[in-house]
Amino acid sequence: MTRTIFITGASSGFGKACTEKFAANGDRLILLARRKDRLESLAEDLKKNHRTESLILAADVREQATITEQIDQLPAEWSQIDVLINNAGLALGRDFFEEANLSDWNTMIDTNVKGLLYVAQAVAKKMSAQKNGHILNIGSIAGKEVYEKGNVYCATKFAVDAISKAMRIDLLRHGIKVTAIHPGAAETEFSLVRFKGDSDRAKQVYKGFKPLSGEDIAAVAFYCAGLPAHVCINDLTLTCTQQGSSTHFWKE
Ligand code: NDP
Ligand code: 8X3
Repeated sequence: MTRTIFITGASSGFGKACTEKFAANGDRLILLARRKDRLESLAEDLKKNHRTESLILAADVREQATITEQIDQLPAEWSQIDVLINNAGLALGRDFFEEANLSDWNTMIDTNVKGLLYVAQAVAKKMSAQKNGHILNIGSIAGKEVYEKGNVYCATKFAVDAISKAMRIDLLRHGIKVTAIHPGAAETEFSLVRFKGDSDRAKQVYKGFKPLSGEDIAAVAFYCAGLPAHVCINDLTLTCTQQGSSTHFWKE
């Protein structure tokens, strides 16, 4: 059966890898991110390679009114959402607490916490009416253990952990599954964004070990979303084999 999968942060990294994984399975996709050009060329590729039908939502998850309106007013044929991969997010900067940039803090809180909530609530309203659905929130190992200079990024991911637990309880009565996936270090555009385009510094993060890839996270999300209706993975942390905690790596 063709499912409708709503993926935020579909233009890069985990989100983009999820589009490929679900499209290859015959699912149809709602693709949300700010970079419309990337979403358009992705939708073309998916159509060509898998005959995937996609709906593009070029939007910023921080814009509450736009997000709520766009999801409330989805065309009728896209209104039944089976799975939400609530993934859009970012880290900005890696600084000691007293030296960090307040604007970076605001952007991370607005995106990773408030944006995730806006999308989740608008979709949960639809799923409640349907009496089924599955929401996968992308947290982080940074939401399980804080690390030096991780301060507010870690706090936003601790929030994703708490929000996921709360959603699971409140949405129980509607038969909606909530899964929190917490990846460790994965090589995507994440570090390039965190270090504001400094590609040398971004590459350095993954030196000496083989990190997770977007495809690894997509495989896990696909597995979680494919379990029988009565089975829900609540919470899952995955790392590459050379990572043992937020801060412990076995490097070559
Ligand atoms: P990428 O930078 O590769 O992808 C981030 C995605 O989020 C992009 O598609 C981007 O699209 C989208 N996004 C960012 N801000 C907004 C916004 N305001 N509105 C809409 N979309 C937005 O990083 P990853 O794929 O690695 O990250 C995905 C998620 O995984 C994030 O929540 C991140 O915190 C988390 N994570 C990442 C880990 C890693 O090591 N890579 C590990 C653990 C968790 P666009 O710019 O086009 O809007
Ligand atoms: C991204 C992974 O722990 O390197 O969430 O910040 S981490």
